[in-house]
Amino acid sequence: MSKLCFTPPIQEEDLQIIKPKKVAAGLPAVRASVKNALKYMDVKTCTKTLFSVNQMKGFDCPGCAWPDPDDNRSALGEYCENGVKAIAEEATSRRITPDFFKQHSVEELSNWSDFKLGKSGRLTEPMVLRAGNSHYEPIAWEEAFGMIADQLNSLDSPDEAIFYTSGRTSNEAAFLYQLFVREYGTNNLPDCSNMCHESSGVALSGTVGIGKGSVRLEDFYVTDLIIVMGQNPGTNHPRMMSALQKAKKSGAKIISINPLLETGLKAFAHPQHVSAIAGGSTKLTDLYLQVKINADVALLKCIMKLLYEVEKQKPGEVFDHDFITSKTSGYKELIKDLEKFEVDDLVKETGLKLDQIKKAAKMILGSEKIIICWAMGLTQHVNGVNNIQELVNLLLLKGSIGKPGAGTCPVRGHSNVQGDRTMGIWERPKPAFLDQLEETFGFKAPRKNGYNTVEAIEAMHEGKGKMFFAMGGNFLSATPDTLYTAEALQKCEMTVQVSTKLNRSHLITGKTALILPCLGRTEIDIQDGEEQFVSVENSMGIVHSSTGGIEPASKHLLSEPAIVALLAKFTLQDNSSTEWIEMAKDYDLIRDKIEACIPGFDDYNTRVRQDGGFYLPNGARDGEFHTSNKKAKFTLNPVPKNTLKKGEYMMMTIRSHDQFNTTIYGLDDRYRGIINGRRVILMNKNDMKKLGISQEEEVDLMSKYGGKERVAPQFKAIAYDIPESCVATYFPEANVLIPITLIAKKSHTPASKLVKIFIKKKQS
Ligand SMILES: Nc1nc2c(c(=O)[nH]1)N[C@H]1C(S)=C(S)[C@@H](COP(=O)(O)OP(=O)(O)OC[C@H]3O[C@@H](n4cnc5c(=O)[nH]c(N)nc54)[C@H](O)[C@@H]3O)O[C@H]1N2
Ligand SMILES: Nc1nc2c(c(=O)[nH]1)N[C@H]1C(S)=C(S)[C@@H](COP(=O)(O)OP(=O)(O)OC[C@H]3O[C@@H](n4cnc5c(=O)[nH]c(N)nc54)[C@H](O)[C@@H]3O)O[C@H]1N2
Ligand SMILES: [Mo]
Repeated sequence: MSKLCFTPPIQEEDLQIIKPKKVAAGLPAVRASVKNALKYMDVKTCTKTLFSVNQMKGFDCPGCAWPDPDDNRSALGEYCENGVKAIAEEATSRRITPDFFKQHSVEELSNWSDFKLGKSGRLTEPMVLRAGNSHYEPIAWEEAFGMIADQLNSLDSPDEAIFYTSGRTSNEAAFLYQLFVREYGTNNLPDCSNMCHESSGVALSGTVGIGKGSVRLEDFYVTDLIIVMGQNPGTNHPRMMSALQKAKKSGAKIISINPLLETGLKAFAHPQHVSAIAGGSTKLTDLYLQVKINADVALLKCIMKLLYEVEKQKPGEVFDHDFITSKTSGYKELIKDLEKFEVDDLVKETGLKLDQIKKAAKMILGSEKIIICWAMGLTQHVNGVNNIQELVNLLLLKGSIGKPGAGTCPVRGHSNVQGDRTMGIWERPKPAFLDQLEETFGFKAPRKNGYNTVEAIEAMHEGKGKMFFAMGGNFLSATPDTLYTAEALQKCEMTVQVSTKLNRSHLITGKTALILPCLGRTEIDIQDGEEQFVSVENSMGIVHSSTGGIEPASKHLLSEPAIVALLAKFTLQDNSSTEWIEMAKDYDLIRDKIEACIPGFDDYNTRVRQDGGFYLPNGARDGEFHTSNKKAKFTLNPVPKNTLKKGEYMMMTIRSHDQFNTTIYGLDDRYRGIINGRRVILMNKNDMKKLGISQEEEVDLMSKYGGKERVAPQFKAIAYDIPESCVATYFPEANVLIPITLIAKKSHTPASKLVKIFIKKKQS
């Protein structure tokens, strides 16, 4: 039996629990970030990177997809504590050399924590793990590409190959990559978005005609009301906090909807403002609704019902009838459907008090311009698409979309996840896009839809997917059902990872495995003697340039576009008339082709060079809804029934303050007061009492789906302010518990926030 460790190994943790913080950021954040940066970067690199992050001529922070102000950027750099951690992680001075792999076997490394793997430094040379071997060994780039090409060309069908993308890949690399994959002959392009905002994309395309958000940053400064649902910006989008602060100062109100009382939603002290140094902070949330997990549809419906009751008494004073009549369809059906629900039943589902919901309804009633922001707390549910459709219903009733200060704001995760989709990284490409590719590049594009992330895992498990290629990311640890996914990957003939840092996906592999190390965002990219820049699209649809400024971590690194071009050249050989090598030498040529294939990129090379970049067209923003009937659509969304059996709890898997997805920067969750520990489960104190579990007592977690028991042992229980019957754990530690079959309807997003588990006390 193999002793490979598929999941984060269980290790002694010197856990400490303190009171959750009352204010996010401020001085401690500045201190924490600089301390962190200096630990892993030298002072010169540190200053250089921090001063150029998110500047007009600098590089795009790899931390998140929150937009930068169009003007007025801080001279100190537009960054946040967690952005600094992301940069330090990439610009670290530590290196993984071939010697490292000689010293440590794959099996040994798999028993290291994710934290230790990440802190080993940057990958520096291409490496191969040959079939049956215990150690990676160096390999020349040409030989690596030759091996991959041979493998790809030996498959019975191109559909036996799977090409994953994580969301850091630039527009240029993503466009080349999807082009290569399609010229090779498949649409098997699953991406991290499948696990992330797919539910938002599906819901928004169907209802308002564009799978992206409609608001701009400026809308935050003129809005009446911001609702933040299922999102923890203090940790995951800290730069959003300055926007919320500015919105508050301009008179906006904020409602937060979240099972946890997240510090970042309570109050904020701007880490780059002098007032914060003096201890000043801004209270953010005016009304905090601590709903039960997945009670958002019930809550929104309850709010709409309360609004409708007032509307009936004062017709035309609550809903925006001009908007509803001229711009929407399905209003009558929505009202008829609302009549079917009783307020009391809905209130019960939410776990809130009617009074609290009335307060929310009143604030919404008095607001003409509303923005709703959301993230994984809404998308990663079986009814994730319904969650978002329901919030769109509320916005449509209020006419709160397509005008200044109002609209949808799905807050994206990875810094270019939105751009990758725009570039065609999608397993279900639109025919018009494929037509355009065919016309521009003269090849026959595959028309059959490819696998999404979950389908890709299933295909590998069934032996239908034999070759797995990842453009970034950490597929094993980011996906659900870790043991099942590990088996799936191990069944592959070959797994290849284009990466900057070592992670578990390099260790749990197919028969042969390759690591192709690449340049990161922060690094200078020189091709054919000329310095190149790349471009990215942020959460609000602004495309802008990103230019690295520091020396590459190793002279052996290739850029992602160069890797794709060489891969294409080796694999397709004379069967492609695309000028791969020329394009990889001059990214302007790639951008010309993007312009030729994708709407909205006119004069790409000129406009991307303008300070701040340019906005992509967005119908919903302009009040034009490109749906099947040219109207924004109301939808009918059932209230989910989340019945728990005796002893069952509803688990959400969330991020700590010290992680970026599967990258573990540190072991603290500072705002939540959890220090030096990740194997924890946050529980309501009454539930702990019921189960006879004391603070920090060790418990085993178990889920039971489809007759199969999945176990995650040795988690410490922590009493926390969370509704009864709801619990929270961190991902990726708890991913073993999430069955591969637990996915959102229509979007197929793993329902990582809706996992029923049992909590077992240790036998004493
Ligand atoms: N520092 C840092 N930044 C990041 C990331 C990171 O890991 N670290 N990840 C990036 C990525 S890829 C993404 S997608 C984003 C993720 O950003 P978030 O979505 O903010 O991340 P999560 O930790 O998953 O937080 C989900 C929030 O939803 C709440 N929630 C869970 N279930 C429900 C529910 O049923 N209803 C409601 N109303 N709330 C619920 C949780 O309590 C939590 O506050 O952040 C991006 N930015
Ligand atoms: N249970 C549970 N599971 C989840 C989630 C959850 O909330 N709960 N969230 C889901 C979400 S929202 C997402 S987005 C996914 C994330 O899934 P992924 O995107 O697959 O995972 P990351 O952890 O972001 O990937 C980190 C790795 O990316 C590589 N990398 C970093 N920068 C670069 C670069 O510039 N180029 C290249 N080529 N590689 C780079 C490094 O090697 C690093 O180890 O996880 C999902 N999984
Ligand atoms: Mo994400």
